[in-house]
Amino acid sequence: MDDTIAAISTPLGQGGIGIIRLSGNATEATNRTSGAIAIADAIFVRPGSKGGKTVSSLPSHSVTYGHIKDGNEVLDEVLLTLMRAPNSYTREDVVEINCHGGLMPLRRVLDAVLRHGARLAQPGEFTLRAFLNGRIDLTQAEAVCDVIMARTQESAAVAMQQLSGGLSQRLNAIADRLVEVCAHVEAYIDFPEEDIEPSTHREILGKLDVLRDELGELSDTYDHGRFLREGLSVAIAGRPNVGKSSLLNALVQRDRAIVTAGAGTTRDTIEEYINVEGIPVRIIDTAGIRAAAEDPAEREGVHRSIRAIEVADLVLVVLDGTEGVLSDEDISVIDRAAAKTVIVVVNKADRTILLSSRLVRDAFKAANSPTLPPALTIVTLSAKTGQGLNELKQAVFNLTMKSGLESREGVVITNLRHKVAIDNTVLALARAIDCLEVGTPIEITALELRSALNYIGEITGVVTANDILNKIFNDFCIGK
Ligand SMILES: Nc1nc2c(ncn2[C@@H]2O[C@H](COP(=O)(O)OP(=O)(O)OP(=O)(O)O)[C@@H](O)[C@H]2O)c(=O)[nH]1
Ligand SMILES: [Mg+2]
Repeated sequence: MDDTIAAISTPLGQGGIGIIRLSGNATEATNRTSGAIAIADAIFVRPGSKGGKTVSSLPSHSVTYGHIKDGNEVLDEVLLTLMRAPNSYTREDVVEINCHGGLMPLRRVLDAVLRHGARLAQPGEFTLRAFLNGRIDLTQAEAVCDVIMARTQESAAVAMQQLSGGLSQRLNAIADRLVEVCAHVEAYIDFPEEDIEPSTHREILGKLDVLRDELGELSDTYDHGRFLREGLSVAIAGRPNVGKSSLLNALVQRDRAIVTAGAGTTRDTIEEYINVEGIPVRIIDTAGIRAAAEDPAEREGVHRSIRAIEVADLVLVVLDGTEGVLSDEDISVIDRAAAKTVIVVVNKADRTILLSSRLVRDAFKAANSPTLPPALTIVTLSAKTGQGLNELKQAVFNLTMKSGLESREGVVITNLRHKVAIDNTVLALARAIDCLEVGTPIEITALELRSALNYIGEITGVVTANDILNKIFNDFCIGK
């Protein structure tokens, strides 16, 4: 961390402004010439000044007009923002150069910055420094990425809450209470001649029970928190010509996929995002599944459909409601989808519906679906007129958000890493409780409580191995 990192922090493309960000202190190791401020001094010229150390003399949190020069050549006309350590994103000296937002000005200014001693930042490295310098904890660092990636208001709200430290506060409060119990238990190790009094024993057990339950509840919020952060993937499956692409078009409200009266129209899978009550939903239209696919492209399409069904969080099995029977092809789709979370869509309701729900339920029963037929959700709609579409969206929401969005203090787990660590904490607490109940030597209980504390520490980053850090920050974009 004793070098200066630099990157283009805005998306590459054409825009009014593009920002080059530099972060690094002038340390003995950098020889005091390649801190962010010194590098900016070497290339930034204010009008009227003859060069020299303009930036070093600027007050912190100021914006200054000038030019970026490389020798005598003017590379761009810029505004330079200086934020001195420790009051900056990384807690180091940070300089942001607002250039014109085009590829060339940004490249040329970045090149100049690199030639004067900065190093190109790795993905997420600015945020990594903010974490390593103690300005934010690990859950907050992860939330930075989530805020950037959020696709719906609700996803953004959950990410912002995590960024403001909502999750850390909740976990730290739990960790504090756990430390207290831990201290209590460990006191008995130091005085082996004393037995735990029955009332103390009960009190410790009671506190551990409550902690375990609270963490269990927090872990349960992941069921829907995951969908808020990562989105829900929904595959539209069915035999050819039942109206899958029409359904995609109706859901995204535009003519996205080709629809024709002939079977075998869609070949490739087509994906679009829609917002269902705040959940970002990725809808995947697939090729109609049939054994007698005619040409190699369609056969490949069918393979992709089958794969899409396998990896989706939810499958919409589309059937043609104007036919009174299920074909072998329908049955084969039902067989493939039966093990998944499924909504059956009976389509073409603008015409007379002849397909009975009983027939559909029987087919799922025959396919050994784990969803018992009475619980199977069947929505009748028309992709053509849009009638019943809202019911479908409601059904998608109900099926995937069963536990509701409310949770204690509104804290929601959205990240698998956090969920795994919380579950490990719960398991360690359960073992500690077992030990206490059975009367195993108190040292074992103390060990389990220690490991529970470690797991919580992994989440906020108090206890973190290097490889975990690398994995987390590699998912970032460059310049953040
Ligand atoms: N009446 C009526 N016709 C529909 C409806 N939805 C789709 N269709 C018609 O059904 C035919 C097939 O529609 P597509 O959306 O291409 O069907 P698909 O399932 O995507 O077909 P493949 O891509 O070949 O698998 C077209 O002629 C549509 O106009 C509906 O709700 N009502
Ligand atoms: Mg299609």
